[in-house]
Amino acid sequence: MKIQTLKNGFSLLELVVVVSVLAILAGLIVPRMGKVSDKAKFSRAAADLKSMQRSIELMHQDLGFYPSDVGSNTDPGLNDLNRVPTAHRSKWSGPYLEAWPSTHPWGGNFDYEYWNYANFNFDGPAGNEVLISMRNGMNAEIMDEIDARLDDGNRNTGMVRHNGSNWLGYYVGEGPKW
Ligand SMILES: [Ca+2]
Ligand SMILES: [Ca+2]
Ligand SMILES: [Ca+2]
Repeated sequence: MKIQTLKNGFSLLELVVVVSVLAILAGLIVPRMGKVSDKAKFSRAAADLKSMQRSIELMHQDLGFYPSDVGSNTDPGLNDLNRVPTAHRSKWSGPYLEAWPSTHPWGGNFDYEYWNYANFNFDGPAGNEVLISMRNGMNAEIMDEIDARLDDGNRNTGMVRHNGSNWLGYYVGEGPKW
């Protein structure tokens, strides 16, 4: 009888210990898993931006022109020759990109931009800036981290800039558009 009580008491203690250990482990593992998945998102965003930049530059080398601005989540002509004006099609040797990514890792879109805004000028003369925008789904912390990984960590300077709430721009190049 005494042994039985002792045994039950020990089992309860064991249970408490096991639950506590599990709780501690969960506390250690869950944030680490969160960081791993964040890391994967930042890596994917960087890889996507660089791959779009490379393909835009390759097409620019062949054609001598950048695409005109298109809407969010739209291939500007890197994959689909039908989006390239007839006059430029003979020089096109794509596809330069397998597909324009349908979303960025935080659920928003990538948007090819050809802008002439004087307040978003990288090279001195205003205009002719080619950018890839990432829109929506991100907060300032995420955008600061993207900037730090790809650029100078300052949202107002360099090749990556953002507005702190829902838009980040990645500079691609400069030149005439078709
Ligand atoms: Ca656009
Ligand atoms: Ca310019
Ligand atoms: Ca920057």
